[in-house]
Amino acid sequence: MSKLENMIAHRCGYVAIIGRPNVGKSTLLNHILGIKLSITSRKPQTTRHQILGIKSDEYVQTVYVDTPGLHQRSGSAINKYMNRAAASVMADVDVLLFVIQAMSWTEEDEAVLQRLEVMDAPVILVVNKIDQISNKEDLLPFISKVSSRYKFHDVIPAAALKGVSIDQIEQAVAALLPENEAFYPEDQLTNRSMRFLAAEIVREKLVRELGQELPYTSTVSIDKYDEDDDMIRIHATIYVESKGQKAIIIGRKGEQLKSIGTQARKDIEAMAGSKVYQNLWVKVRQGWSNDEQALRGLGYGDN
Ligand SMILES: Nc1nc2c(ncn2[C@@H]2O[C@H](COP(=O)(O)OP(=O)(O)OP(=O)(O)O)[C@@H](O)[C@H]2O)c(=O)[nH]1
Ligand SMILES: [Mg+2]
Repeated sequence: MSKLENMIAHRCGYVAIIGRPNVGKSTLLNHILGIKLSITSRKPQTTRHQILGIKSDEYVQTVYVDTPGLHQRSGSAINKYMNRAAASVMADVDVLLFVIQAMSWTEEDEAVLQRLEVMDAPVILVVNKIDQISNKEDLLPFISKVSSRYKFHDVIPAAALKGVSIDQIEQAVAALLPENEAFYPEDQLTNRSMRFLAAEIVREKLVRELGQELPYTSTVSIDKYDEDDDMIRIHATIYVESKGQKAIIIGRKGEQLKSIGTQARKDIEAMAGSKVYQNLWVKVRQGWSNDEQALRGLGYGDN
């Protein structure tokens, strides 16, 4: 046997993380990567764009695609954009990770399952948030019921937030990847720029601080992103739909906006490994979330 044949073949492929909103898809991606790449919150529909998280070692490069939760409240343009962003990756990947919440099977999960019926790629079902189950003996009957609904390649109970079953998920995925050279340099973590990630971090703080008060009608746009040797200077604008929402974000004496800005700056500094100077503005742009043209201008273009 030649030396070449003796070597273990390198594997590489794409894995979409799909499921309804709020089941823990982005949390799972972050725990697989070991860094906080994709923003997360208690509020459904936190992720709005596809984002690649790339994990490489000597033998395997796995390119995960985090997606917005597939949902059925898809009236407005931004909701349609999000469903498109999620659905469009499904057809082009080597493996699908279908994430659901333990003990909770909803119409939206059912709708995701229906989309799977026409897919060729193997599907691994991740039954997440098992740490939240009060009656542990309920889990097996739940899993066997859901498992019978589809020819899942694997079914893995997990608690992404606690790091439970992360290795098992990675191994199950790796076994299904095709033989390929690496698609990306080994040290590349994502396809997204620091500029994009900065906007996402600001949006995360916004959703986490004001998720209850604000409906799904704010977005963040980076107007200026300059980097020199010792500092990143960011000018960002938060767009909302109404004056009332603007007032909520700014808060009494500007305290709320300041708090959002400070939290975001710290996270951006940690991620970029550099000092950050950040200027945050809030502007009203009525109807942006249901206006295709405005959406494109705000970064909701082709996926
Ligand atoms: N208890 C518990 N909470 C979890 C677990 N995984 C995720 N969560 C929480 O569930 C909430 C939603 O997590 P996300 O990762 O943002 O969910 P998502 O599926 O990406 O949501 P969308 O982007 O809105 O589709 C957050 O508050 C997470 O901390 C888990 O294993 N156990
Ligand atoms: Mg998400």
